[in-house]
Amino acid sequence: MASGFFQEIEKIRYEGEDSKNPLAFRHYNPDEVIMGKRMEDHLRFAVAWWHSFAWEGGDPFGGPTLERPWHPQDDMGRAKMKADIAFEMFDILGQPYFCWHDADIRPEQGNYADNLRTLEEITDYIGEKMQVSGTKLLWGTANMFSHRRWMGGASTNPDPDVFAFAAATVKSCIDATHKLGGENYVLWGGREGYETLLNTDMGAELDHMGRFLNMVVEYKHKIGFKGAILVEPKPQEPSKHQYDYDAATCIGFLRKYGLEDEVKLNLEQGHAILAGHSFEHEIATAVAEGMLGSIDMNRNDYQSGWDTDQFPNNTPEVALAYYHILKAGGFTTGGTNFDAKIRRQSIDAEDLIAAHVGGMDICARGLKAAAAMIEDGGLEAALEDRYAGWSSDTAQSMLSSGLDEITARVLAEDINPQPRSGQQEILENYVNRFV
Ligand code: XLS
Ligand code: NI
Ligand code: NI
Repeated sequence: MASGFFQEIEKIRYEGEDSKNPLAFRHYNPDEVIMGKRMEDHLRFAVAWWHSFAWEGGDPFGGPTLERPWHPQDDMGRAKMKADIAFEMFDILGQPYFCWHDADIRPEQGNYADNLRTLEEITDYIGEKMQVSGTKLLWGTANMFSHRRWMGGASTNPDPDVFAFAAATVKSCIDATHKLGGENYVLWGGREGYETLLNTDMGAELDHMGRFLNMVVEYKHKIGFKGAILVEPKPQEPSKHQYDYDAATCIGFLRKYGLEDEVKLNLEQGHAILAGHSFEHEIATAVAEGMLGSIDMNRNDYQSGWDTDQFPNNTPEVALAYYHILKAGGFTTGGTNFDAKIRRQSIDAEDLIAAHVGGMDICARGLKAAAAMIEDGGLEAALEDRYAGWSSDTAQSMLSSGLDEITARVLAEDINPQPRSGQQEILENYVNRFV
């Protein structure tokens, strides 16, 4: 029986672009086939348990604003009520996936043995609900940043007992993810970094983090977990400096510790912005290295300079992100996780539903625009044309010669390159036809 939390909100339907119903999809039509695949199978949407159900609406200047019947989240009864409501929402939205941190789904009770027991109990409960609803787990992860024990880092903590607690915590979360058939396991190291170099041995911390991640991979193989291990880059916040700064930094780290074939990236729109990049830059960087795993979809406020985790509502940005994802062949184990929260004044259950409806619709619209650009082929043709010179034998053989041979040819042939337009405005105008 429904809890009544969502009152009379009914299952959200696709009504098409002309619909004026605020709680209907105008673009997200799960069964519509785009480039040979159902929209739902392209986008693989997931709800983030932490923002939608655990967050209480606090900010640095004020306490909770969201009064939910399952707050405070300090006992198992309320943890189960929270799970009940979560599955009601997945059903209303038709969301195929969800994601969690251990601390979002179980009460925080203190020592490791208690955390383990409550995690096992709640994931058994969630597992039963998954059987009934068909909603699946995109990824699980450990929250190793909220509790005070993690204030100096998890695997990078100067105290080896914290490293041990982190290892045991991640083991329990991979076990739970595996039990629930999760398709990925994520590590985001919010406090794997530093506040000041004055008290930080960066080399030692990076070595510990590298070994820790190798242990995660070894354990995954040991238990036969088939999902992908993903790390999530972010430059700072809560740390002043986070070691997993951006995609390129993570890729360098993974190569250094021999993990480039084992670990991929979970890229978040807002984190890309914080790192001074665009989202498509981060995606293209991962794609170029074969390391695109999954995405956390949200949007940052461009003025505030912190991770505001708003629901996406900018079609051109989203379209270019999916353009690079589609060009790379689309998601395999990954998906589109709404790592996004409503604003603290959006206190109604309806706000929570509307936020997801809008986010799903923007992503669907972006996906359709991206697919249309790929099918039209204009960007690809312009790119091929721009690099066409490199298809000649002379150009290719240059790459296996050396500076002196090239110089001899420049002199012999009197090579004197003529600049060509990069056509940026023409290409931007082209994109605007689709978004
Ligand atoms: C925080 C991160 C976090 C991860 C999961 O900024 O985005 O939510 O996705 O730990
Ligand atoms: Ni984030
Ligand atoms: Ni995230």
